[in-house]
Amino acid sequence: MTYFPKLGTRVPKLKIGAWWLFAFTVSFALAPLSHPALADTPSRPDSHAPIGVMGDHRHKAGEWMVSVRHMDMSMKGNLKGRQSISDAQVLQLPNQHGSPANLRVVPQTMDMKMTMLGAMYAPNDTITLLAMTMQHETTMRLNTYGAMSQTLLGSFTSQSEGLGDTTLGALIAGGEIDKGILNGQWHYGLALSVPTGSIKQTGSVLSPMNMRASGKRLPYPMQLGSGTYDVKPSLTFNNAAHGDWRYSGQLAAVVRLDDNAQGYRLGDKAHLQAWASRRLAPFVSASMRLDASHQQGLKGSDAAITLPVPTAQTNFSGGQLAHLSFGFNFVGQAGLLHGHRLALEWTRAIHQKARGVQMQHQDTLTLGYQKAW
Ligand SMILES: [Cu+2]
Repeated sequence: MTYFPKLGTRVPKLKIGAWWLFAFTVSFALAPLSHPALADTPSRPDSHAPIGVMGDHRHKAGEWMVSVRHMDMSMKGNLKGRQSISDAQVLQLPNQHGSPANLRVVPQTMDMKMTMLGAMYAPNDTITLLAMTMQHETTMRLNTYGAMSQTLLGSFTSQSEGLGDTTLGALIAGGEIDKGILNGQWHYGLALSVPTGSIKQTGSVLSPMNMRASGKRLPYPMQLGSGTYDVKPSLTFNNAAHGDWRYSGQLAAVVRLDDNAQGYRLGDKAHLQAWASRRLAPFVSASMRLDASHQQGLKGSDAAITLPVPTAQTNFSGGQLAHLSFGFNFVGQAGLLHGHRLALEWTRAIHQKARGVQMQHQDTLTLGYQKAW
């Protein structure tokens, strides 16, 4: 919280936010703020998006919802651009921090577990407020090679765990489209991510001098938050049901407002996704989702992050990522189960283009529970 006064000391860079603002303006011009009725019966499993989508639905006046999500994401091996590269190739690359001259530590696997707690409340039919916070548990296994040779000295594991960033925002009714298969409505999302996650996580490492050193600041991807206040705008289209089918989509962005207290900011991010869902029975729907994102590189640097490892090189950040996901939504129809939602989604990275050398994304499994009243 000590960096609160820094907020606004710099004009936000809206490179990625700019095209979102464009979409926002166009949709406003098409239909000024209205109060379209909420899509359809909330008891339909497909009235919520696949569980990996955030801010997809609004609520009726006076309605509350709580949710718990658990995500488990895995990464394995390294990519340079789109090509997977071996440890030996990583060891050829220069170390930004100068000493040793080349990279000497190579990430092997990374596992990120996130548990997200969310709440939604609609004071009226136009606005739904939302809050979300998360707990992270990230584990990375790395190999260390000798400073002067290509000899494998050994492996070590680094871990960070704790509270992540907290998002507060609102979903605002947009307009309605009444054109055949495009029949549906859209809403705007505007949220602020508050830097409640630590960016000073430390761990012990095996150095290229074959020494175990503790209390080293962990590389950027191991930190629990961005350290910055981030604006998260979104635009979501929810298709009305066409029998058992629906086709919806969302455009979202993350715009960092300032550098964090350690002297850097993560790259801004744009995210586009579309999903189709099919109701299989009154209580269950299946979904397929395609998403693509682009993230800019990290700017600035944390002087305490100096390991000769790709994840500590500031120019090895950002890039493009696309996923294909399959999921199920369940919602209880009667009795004790009535209104209780359970959802799961399996996500596979299908395209990744890294700036520099980064770990290769694999699968993510997301499980969620939601209850509104
Ligand atoms: Cu909700």
